[in-house]
Order: sequence, then C-alpha cells, then structure tokens
Amino acid sequence: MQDIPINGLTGLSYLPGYFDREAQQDLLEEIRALVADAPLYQPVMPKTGKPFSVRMSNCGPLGWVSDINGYRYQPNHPATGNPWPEIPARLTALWQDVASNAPAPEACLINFYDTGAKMGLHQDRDEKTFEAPVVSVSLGDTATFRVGGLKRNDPTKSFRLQSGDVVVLGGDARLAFHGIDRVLKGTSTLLKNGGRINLTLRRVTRPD
Ligand code: MD6
Ligand code: FE
Repeated sequence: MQDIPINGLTGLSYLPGYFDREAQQDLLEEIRALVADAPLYQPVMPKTGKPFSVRMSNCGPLGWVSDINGYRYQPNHPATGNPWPEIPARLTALWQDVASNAPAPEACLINFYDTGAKMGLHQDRDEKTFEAPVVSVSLGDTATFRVGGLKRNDPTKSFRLQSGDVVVLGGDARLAFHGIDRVLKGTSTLLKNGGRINLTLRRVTRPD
C-alpha cells in the first residue's frame, strides 16, 4: 500500500498488483456474466449529447448514469429497465479490506475502454456523501492515470495503472480531480481483444 501525497492532500492510496492473475481472471469472468445481463451502453454528456468514448454498465443497488439531462444514480439500467446485477463478492471483500470503516458500497461503475478511449479530468461528486472513499480496480491494458488537486488547474501527477492494480481516493483526496489520458494498446493479455476495464466502487447515500 502506497500513500501518495498530492497537492498537500492525503487519502490517495495506490495498491499495485492487489489482484494476482488468477483473481483477475475470476473477476473478469464475473464481469462478463454481469454485462451479459446489464449490457455496456454508450452514455452521452449532459446538455451537449456528445457520446463518451468509454462504454459503461453498473452493478449494485444504484448505478451511475449520464444522459442529456445530467449525471445521476438510479436503480435501473437505462436501456433494459432492469435492476442492476449484484456487486460480486470479490469486490465487496476488497471494500472490506481497504474501506472497512465505511458503510457498504452501493454502486459499482463498470467502464470499458476500447482503443483510443479516455476519460477527461473530473471529480467524483454525484454521491450524497463523500465520507466513504471511491475504490477503483483496473483490468486489462495499462492506462495513464492523472490526479491533481481540488481545483481543476492544480498541478497533476501521472502514473500507470496495470491490470490488477487498485486505487483508493479517500480522505482529503476524495474530491481530487483525476482522469485517464490514454490506454496503452497491447500491454495486457487478460482481455482477449485488448482494451481496459475499470471498476469503481462507491457509497452513494448517507447511512441511516
Ligand atoms: C479509470 N477512474 O481508472 C477512471 N474515480 O478508468 C476513475 O474515474 C476513478 O480511478 C474515482 C476513484 C478512482 C478512480
Ligand atoms: Fe472518477
């Protein structure tokens, strides 16, 4: 576990190689089964309707969606109308391991990056509470992850996220800007056709 100070903020942790190859394969099988039920779809940006370059799905009682009307969490898949599938036990175990003081995760966003897909600098701030961290898992091709401060223009640091790596954005760094500049083609054999999957576990509501 590496705590990475960033612009004077604490709470960014990097856990390289958290999942070994076998665990990555098992997790990938679980994600495959899950997206068979809750298919990846291409979200669009609020207002402009510009499509994201990543495709998304979710699991858990709530899922993060973006459409012309805005960003929000909702209990149903926007295309099928079905409830999102359950969060795999392997991921709730990860949360227990790295976020044991936080209430249970309610949402797991699944991002799929094909060649050329990226994710602009953003904050994860659509949750009703920021007390819990956001916990992220990378699978497949290596990505360049950029993280900065609480202001969009703060200086940033970049590091590479490889298959099996875990990142935790918690504490003061919970609202740090971050994004994916690029995915490095051919850097992993985990996904048969290449690309990258990122899973982010979140608590959305305040526990009662
Ligand atoms: C990605 N990750 O790795 C995008 N958000 O593809 C995120 O947006 C993210 O890695 C919150 C916490 C950790 C993350
Ligand atoms: Fe994020």
